[in-house]
Amino acid sequence: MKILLFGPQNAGKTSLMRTTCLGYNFMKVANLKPTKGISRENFIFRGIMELNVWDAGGQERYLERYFSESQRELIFSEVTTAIFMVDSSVVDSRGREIFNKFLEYIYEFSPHLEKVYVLLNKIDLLESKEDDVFKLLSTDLADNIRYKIAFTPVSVKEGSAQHRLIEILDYEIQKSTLSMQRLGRIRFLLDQLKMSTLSEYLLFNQPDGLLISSTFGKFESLKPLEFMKFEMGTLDSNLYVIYQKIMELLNMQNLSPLALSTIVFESDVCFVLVKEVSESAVIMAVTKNKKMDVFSSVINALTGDSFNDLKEFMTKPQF
Ligand SMILES: Nc1nc2c(ncn2[C@@H]2O[C@H](COP(=O)(O)OP(=O)(O)OP(=O)(O)O)[C@@H](O)[C@H]2O)c(=O)[nH]1
Ligand SMILES: [Mg+2]
Repeated sequence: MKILLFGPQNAGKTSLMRTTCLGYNFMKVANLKPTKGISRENFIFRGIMELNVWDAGGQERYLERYFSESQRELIFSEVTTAIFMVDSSVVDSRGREIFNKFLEYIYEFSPHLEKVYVLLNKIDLLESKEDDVFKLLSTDLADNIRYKIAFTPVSVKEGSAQHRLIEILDYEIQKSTLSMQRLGRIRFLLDQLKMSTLSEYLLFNQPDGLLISSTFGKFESLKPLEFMKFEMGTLDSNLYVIYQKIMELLNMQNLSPLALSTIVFESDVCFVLVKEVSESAVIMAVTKNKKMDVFSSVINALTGDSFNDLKEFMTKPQF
């Protein structure tokens, strides 16, 4: 899937991409340099859909190039999702000129596109004039184009821009038969795990941290969990040394290496177990009570055949 992120300089395009696809927080991207030309990066969105993001640096010297006869086809063709982003604290007729050219070429080279998404960014700023920018960009658009353009005021800083992008990409997942098949298969594997363990399972994608699927139902019904992120691998290295010493004491031959596999959390009412499934996925099990047979059934599930099936599915290259 080719995602084209386009718009004038300083709009927040790279910030949006980094925070959404890499799970970075806004502070981490606060000092981004202007993007030089087109930056292309691949991500696996929600663990099931491959994105090829074309982030077009918006400085004037690059814009001229993108619109030039020799480059426009390369940039504007075969686009699956077209996003135009502007800084809504800047009301400048140049913004409209860029938008017009963008629309002209996007519809020339990707005529199949149902929608073009326009993000009016930085509405968190006091000086944001999103209403004026909306007027600037929407006045006198041809009728046959107007209804295909969706304008949304957003803020990368406050998170609404990422929510909007995720919504847009989730819509693409729904339209993609392949993604829906993958999702169905994962859901089936999770349901297998769940069987007779009195627990719920949630599978998360790394590094964006987004939910892939769960035994609760579709991810759309789990809005509050959309930005959930797990960071594994920060356990104290002392643990490894202690483990080695104990193995020596116990005279264990063929010392097998200690891998970070399952982390167990505990509350008054349940256990929460977290385990890495693959480099790109983490599973979480939440037990319905604290009975020991439930706990051991989950441990069995997370070390058994169903888990291995899931691991195999999430590990093999499918794209
Ligand atoms: N206040 C505020 N600042 C933002 C927001 N989004 C991005 N910024 C800031 O705007 C500046 C530009 O962000 P970038 O993501 O580099 O913008 P860009 O569109 O990629 O710029 P070019 O690569 O030059 O086209 C950075 O300093 C960001 O921290 C937002 O929602 N609110
Ligand atoms: Mg940029």
